Amino acid sequence: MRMLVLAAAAALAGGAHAAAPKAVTPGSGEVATAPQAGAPPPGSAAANPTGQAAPAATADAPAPAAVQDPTLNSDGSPRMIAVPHVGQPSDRAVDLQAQFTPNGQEAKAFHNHILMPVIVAISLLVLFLLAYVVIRFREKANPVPSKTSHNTAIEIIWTAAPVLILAAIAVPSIGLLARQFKPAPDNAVTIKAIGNQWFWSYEYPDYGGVSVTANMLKERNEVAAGQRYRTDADGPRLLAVDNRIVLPVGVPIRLITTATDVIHSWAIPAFWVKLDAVPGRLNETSFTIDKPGLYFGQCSELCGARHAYMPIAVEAVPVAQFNQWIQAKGGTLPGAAEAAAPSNAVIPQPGADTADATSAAGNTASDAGTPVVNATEAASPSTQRATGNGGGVGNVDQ
Ligand SMILES: [Cu+2]
Repeated sequence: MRMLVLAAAAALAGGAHAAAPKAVTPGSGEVATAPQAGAPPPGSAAANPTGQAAPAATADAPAPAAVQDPTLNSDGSPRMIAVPHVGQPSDRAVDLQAQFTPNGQEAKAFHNHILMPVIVAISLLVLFLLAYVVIRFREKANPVPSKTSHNTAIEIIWTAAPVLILAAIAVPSIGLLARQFKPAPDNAVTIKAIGNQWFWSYEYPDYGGVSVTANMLKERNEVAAGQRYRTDADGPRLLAVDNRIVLPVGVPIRLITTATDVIHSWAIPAFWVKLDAVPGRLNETSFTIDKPGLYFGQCSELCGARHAYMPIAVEAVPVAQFNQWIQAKGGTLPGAAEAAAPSNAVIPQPGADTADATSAAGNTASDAGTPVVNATEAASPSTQRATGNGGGVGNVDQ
């Protein structure tokens, strides 16, 4: 039974967002990297102070970054556009999201082709047995009940059959579980995700301390004039963020999570990744993204009043583009030789506790000038807001 529960929990973990609302206009991007199909997002040029702010955000970097951010258009709008049904929930969908990591594909197949048939077969068998007993042995049809209390053959069958079913399920289940938490190889790209009430900040410890702070983008009617708001190019409502994190495709990613205040959880359904972010602890998992694209997730551990408003957006790009993005952010590549082929590089892992100290400063440093909801809220006590939900904070009644 325990195995079944474990396996079912693992299988269900990726589907938590299937019912989340989504607001993608049809045709907003048939091609993931379509450069600004249609009209440019309103306000992106005039009201997007972050667009060209990447060099300024890393003012403490050795030299101003001369590399253009490969993920942005010249007007600062995102180059990669959200594609319906990829890396995000779909309207009325029942199945798990399409998977873009090897573990995810294995888990989805396990869920759809092993667990579901077994569950359906057992449910139908039990339903049939119940119906048979109810009809065949009702008082009218069977006025004198049997006094039989033991039947060795049937007792062996109803003990052995469930054991065999659970054992058969356990074999792929335990293997999958182990693969999800297999330590990343030495050539993995490390990203540290830090949960904050209520936004995510990220660090790339092997790339010169590049850090990114991601706040949810509000809707147009929720921001003051001149401030940046969500467009369909950014992604679906409640899932789009101002600063996406960028990860390379085809390279193992070592994800480390922690938190500054309460327990959060970093989750991307399309990656089959959900990892709690616990204050004072480092959790680790690894995954490899198969395809370039834009993948969305949400905090998945109830963490306070704005728990629903700290989305995650990952932009998966080819390695060369990832390296260019790192340089545009003022970061450094682990080595010149490794820049050409980082998948062969051995990346040393720095001490984890030093990275913690920089997380608090990350928000102000990289987001100067943007309408950050949490910049001030993060420092204030949250108990008052749990009911009031903060003045001027959008989406309070959603
Ligand atoms: Cu959270």
